[in-house]
Amino acid sequence: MQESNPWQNTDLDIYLESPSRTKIRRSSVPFKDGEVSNQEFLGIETTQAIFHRGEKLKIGSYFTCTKRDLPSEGSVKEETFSTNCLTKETTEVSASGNELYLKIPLGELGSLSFGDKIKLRLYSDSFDSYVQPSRPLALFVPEVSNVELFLDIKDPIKDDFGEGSYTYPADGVFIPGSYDFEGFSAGIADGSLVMNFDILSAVKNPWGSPRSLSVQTIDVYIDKDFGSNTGVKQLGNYRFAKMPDGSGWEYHIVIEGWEPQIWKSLPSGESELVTNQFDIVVVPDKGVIVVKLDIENQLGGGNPEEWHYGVIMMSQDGYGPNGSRIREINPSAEQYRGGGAPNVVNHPNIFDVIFPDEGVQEEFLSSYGNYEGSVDDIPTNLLASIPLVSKVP
Ligand SMILES: [Ca+2]
Ligand SMILES: [Ca+2]
Ligand SMILES: [Ca+2]
Ligand SMILES: [Ca+2]
Repeated sequence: MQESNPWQNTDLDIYLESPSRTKIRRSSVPFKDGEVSNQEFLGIETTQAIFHRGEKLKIGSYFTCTKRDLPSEGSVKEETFSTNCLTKETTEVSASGNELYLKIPLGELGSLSFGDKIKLRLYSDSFDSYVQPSRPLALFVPEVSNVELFLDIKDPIKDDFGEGSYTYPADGVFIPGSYDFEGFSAGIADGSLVMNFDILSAVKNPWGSPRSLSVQTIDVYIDKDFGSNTGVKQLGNYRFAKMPDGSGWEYHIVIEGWEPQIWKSLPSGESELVTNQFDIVVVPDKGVIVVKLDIENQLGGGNPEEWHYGVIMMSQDGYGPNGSRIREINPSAEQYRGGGAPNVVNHPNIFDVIFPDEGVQEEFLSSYGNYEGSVDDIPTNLLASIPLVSKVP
């Protein structure tokens, strides 16, 4: 479509499915070019339609109709459709160049909360088919409450080489910037800690995880009482690094597409799984991952503004060594192995660590000692440590 105002001549049907609305099994495209259409509306469950009444799209107001009684077979007649709307509100349509804007009343989508998925399907006569015909598109409901940030840190870009020499696995799914943090922020909203991880590349989901991220694993280590040496010293499985002097973690959060986890330290020095249910939302194009944790129920209470945070990036690998679910980094990169590591077993398999000043990450991550024993019992004192970030120094 190279016309100057392509949307003005477009016949467009939009279907939205919101999780709080009653589901309908199947519907059909009600109209095409003003005629009742028998095109099937395959697979998607819908309770919403923005309806163009068979006219070419114009800038202005259209009604949004909430339907819960669409038939499971056949087409829908416009008269039936409009008179049986359970609710009927106005949707504003506007266009600028080849971009189309729709302003849909939130009330039409039922009650929504952070992380809910709204499925979307578009039919247009300019394509004479569905856009993305094989599956619905999806929108995620962003954090809409007011998050009060207490920490907002920029990380240097192009430091996604860990201790200074790591390179990405060779396969094309590991797009440049995938393991490069641009920044990290943390804030509080309605009793939750909201953490925002900004990554240099877009966050794609090439392996189709249920949480819209595939290649990254991000760990957060929370030290609630920095300086008093309580909690667990070593980082998670196969990370081969430790908390810095005076620090041990009370909570360890693993953010990945399939098996997210929250661990807490026990007085015995061991740790215990708290849950693997928490909110992860990905804004793919911006390369942003947002995680929301209940301070009282998932993090044991306290004031997040007083905590210290270690934030690190690994390459996710469901088949990672020793059940670690992270990808090894070896001296030479392969299709699915990172490269550029020194030929020792106790180097960290960490691509990036959040820390604002250049050079600090490399200094920390290369601070491991000489070790030639087994990978299974590397002494803590021969591990590199990671820098932490906090509101209070
Ligand atoms: Ca970075
Ligand atoms: Ca501690
Ligand atoms: Ca980004
Ligand atoms: Ca960094």
